[in-house]
Amino acid sequence: MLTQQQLKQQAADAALDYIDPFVGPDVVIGVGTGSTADLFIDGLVRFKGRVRGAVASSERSAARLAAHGITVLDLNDVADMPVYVDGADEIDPALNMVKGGGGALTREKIVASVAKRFVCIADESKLVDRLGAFPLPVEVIPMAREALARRLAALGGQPVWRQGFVTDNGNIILDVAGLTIKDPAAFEAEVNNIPGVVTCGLFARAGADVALLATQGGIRRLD
Ligand code: ABF
Repeated sequence: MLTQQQLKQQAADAALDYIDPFVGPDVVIGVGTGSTADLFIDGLVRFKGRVRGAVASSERSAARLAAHGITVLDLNDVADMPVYVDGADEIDPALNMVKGGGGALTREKIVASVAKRFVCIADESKLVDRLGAFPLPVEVIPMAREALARRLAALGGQPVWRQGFVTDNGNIILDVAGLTIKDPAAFEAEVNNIPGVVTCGLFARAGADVALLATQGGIRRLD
């Protein structure tokens, strides 16, 4: 029986194998945030000096990359990124995701938007039939917190202000439990449009392109 950590390691290793054909001196890799992404970062050492560098989706990931001696690039200096590798809190069979448990959803969505391919790495526990059991993280401009909480409650959610957490962008996060998300892309657009929302943790208007899910029976690839 593989532990969850061993499963995460297998998913990270599968992503490292996946990106190998893309590697080259001008190549920039987009890097996500979270415990599985951390394992991917640790494995990126094998490509050090063989790629131009990486763009990180959080200060946490940037620091980990730098600690390995991997060049961390500013997204403003990158126009072409073949792949973005990141974890998720939930992913459904259509490769829609809920992300943001690690609080990095805004930069994750930005970096992913520049990459040609989003490769999601996760252990099998993240695969769900319907998104929403995991409270949906929403990054919010602080002055809009209570106004937004009321609006999200009106949508059927129970928003909770994530205590003691400020995002890399200086904003706060509301974690919204109890949502029934029938149409993830439509709901993402609806929440995006509420004044004060910086980013909604639904990645459905642009989901993953490939998922490498680690299971007790090996890697399950969803395209
Ligand atoms: C990140 O991966 C976050 O969006 C998400 O919270 C996190 C969860 O993944 P893990 O289980 O690998 O920490 O992208």
